Amino acid sequence: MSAQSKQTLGEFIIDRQEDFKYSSGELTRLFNSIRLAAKIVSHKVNQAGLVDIIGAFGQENIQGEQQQKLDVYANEVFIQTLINREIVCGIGSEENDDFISIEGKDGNNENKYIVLMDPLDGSSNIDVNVSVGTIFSIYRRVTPIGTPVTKEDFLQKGENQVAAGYVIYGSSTMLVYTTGNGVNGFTLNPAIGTFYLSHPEMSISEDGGIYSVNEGNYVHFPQGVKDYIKYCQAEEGNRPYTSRYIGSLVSDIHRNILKGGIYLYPTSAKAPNGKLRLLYECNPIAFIIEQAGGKASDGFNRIMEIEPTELHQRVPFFCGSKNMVEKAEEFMSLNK
Ligand code: P6P
Repeated sequence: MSAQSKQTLGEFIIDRQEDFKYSSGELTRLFNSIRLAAKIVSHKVNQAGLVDIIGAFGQENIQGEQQQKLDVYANEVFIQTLINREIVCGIGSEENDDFISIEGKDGNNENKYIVLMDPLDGSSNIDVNVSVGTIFSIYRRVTPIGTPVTKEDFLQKGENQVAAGYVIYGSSTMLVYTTGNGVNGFTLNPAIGTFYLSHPEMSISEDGGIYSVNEGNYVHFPQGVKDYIKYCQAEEGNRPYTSRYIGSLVSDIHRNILKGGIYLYPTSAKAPNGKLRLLYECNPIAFIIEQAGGKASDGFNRIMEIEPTELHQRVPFFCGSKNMVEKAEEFMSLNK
């Protein structure tokens, strides 16, 4: 089937308006903005080796991480695209210390959605030409419409998400999202700048044969994680599993959805609460994984039920094929 005969992202959103109910077109316009920003960032990422835009920007973000120029660029593109279209009332970004409250032209903003995002996850891979990604999460505000947003609007449980998605800038650029009615993947045809439905109704198998973890931190892992890794490596049944770890969350998650597998970022000496951020990485990925039939926890509790306490809060992350996550949780509970 040629690309042109596949549905475009725009046509899909129009056909699936029931997934965007109660949004009076706001959520559709919000998705159109994310689609536009993704195309702009994709173009720049694909040029990274050619123009002077890679390498450290020379500044550090709130995480104390060297900001790669593309980090800063992607953050600005998504934020400006959303602000210019006046379709959200607030934005939280992993790259920004605090959230952004967006006042309307006449000082009040009648929009009801907020966006939380990691504009370019895995950016340390940019200079070595490894896939990177954008992760986004959409909520309805919980404070009165027309007033400035507050931290309460951002510190919502993941189960309140209206939609979530990721863009993977890899061998091809894909946008994968859910509004709570399954997961669908769209591949960009860069020649004409159109996303086509390439992966309808994505689902992750209950069992898989891939485990993704940075084993370099093994000595610092909790005993339950060490025991689970040894389980993955044991000669029994369909084990040993294959170890695959790209070091780019979106890439590891995308592969594991398509092939079956588990991704782990546990606590370690370097990351006593884990490394990944609850709001900008774990909740959106958890929403997608659950909608695809998988599971996402912190080793003990469902990620999307964690009550956030701060914008840049980190949590341990166990995510992927349901039975694999449950086996890892078993080892964690044996060593509680
Ligand atoms: P480590 C990238 O910095 C990231 O946030 C995820 O994309 C990735 O899975 C993880 O951190 C890699 O971390 O400590 O294994 O290099």
